[in-house]
Amino acid sequence: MKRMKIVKYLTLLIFVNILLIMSQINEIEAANFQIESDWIKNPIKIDGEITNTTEWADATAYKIILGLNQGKSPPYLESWIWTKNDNDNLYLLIRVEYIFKITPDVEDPFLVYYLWSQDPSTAWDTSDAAKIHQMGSPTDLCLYDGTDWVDDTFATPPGTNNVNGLGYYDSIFYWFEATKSLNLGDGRDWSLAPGDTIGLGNTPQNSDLLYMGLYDDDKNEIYETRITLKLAEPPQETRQPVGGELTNKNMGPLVAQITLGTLISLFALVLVYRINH
Ligand SMILES: [Ca+2]
Ligand SMILES: [Ca+2]
Ligand SMILES: [Ca+2]
Repeated sequence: MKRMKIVKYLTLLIFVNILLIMSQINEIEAANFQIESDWIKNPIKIDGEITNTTEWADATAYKIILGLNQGKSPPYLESWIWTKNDNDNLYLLIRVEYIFKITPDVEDPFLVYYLWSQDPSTAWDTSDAAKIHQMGSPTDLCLYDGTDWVDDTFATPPGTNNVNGLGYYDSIFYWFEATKSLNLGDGRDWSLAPGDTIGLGNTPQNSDLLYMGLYDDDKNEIYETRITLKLAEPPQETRQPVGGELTNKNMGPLVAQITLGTLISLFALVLVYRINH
């Protein structure tokens, strides 16, 4: 009986070991919410949701925590962000866990906004934002004054709307999927290129600030945090066709962990068997 118990515990250990490690696949805890965009391989249909199993399989998931007071104060909303880019566009998939924290509302949008200055040592004087609604067209914004934004198309002179996206909420999460031009040159947007890093500003530096957050329309509050985003550069190797293979750059260490954990458990099982025979 004792032997059977040990075998049961060890079998459970193997199972838990595999389960724990598998749960980490394609998900990385973002240190200081530093996000590295992946170069796009699989095509995206911007419909506000994961359209098929390959659509976002080529992007790394980063866990970020949104909160009030620029991310410092509760309630905290655990969120995940996937980003990828090509030469022309940034693509975003966002998942915000709201359950037990806030009441979901179809009017709540997700905001990505960037504040910068030509001289990063001075306070920001230029701004750009994408406001992704759950229903209807997203808005491309500019001219933030600390309180209000101006729609690019209403600015003088006007820019154009260079954001596309949609979202929804289920019983646990808000989901948003969007794309924004990297550098369209309409005079009302950021001007980015593959390989650029934005959002490096920090206290007391008050320019080059990138924020992402969920706006609670009912309470007029935003759950947000600071992000540093590094855009991917085009792959150096032979150009791959759109719809490339599903890859994960962190699979190597994970496979090693699974193999090692399983081998140790199997060794223990054999040892117990031999001791009892
Ligand atoms: Ca989609
Ligand atoms: Ca624009
Ligand atoms: Ca804009």
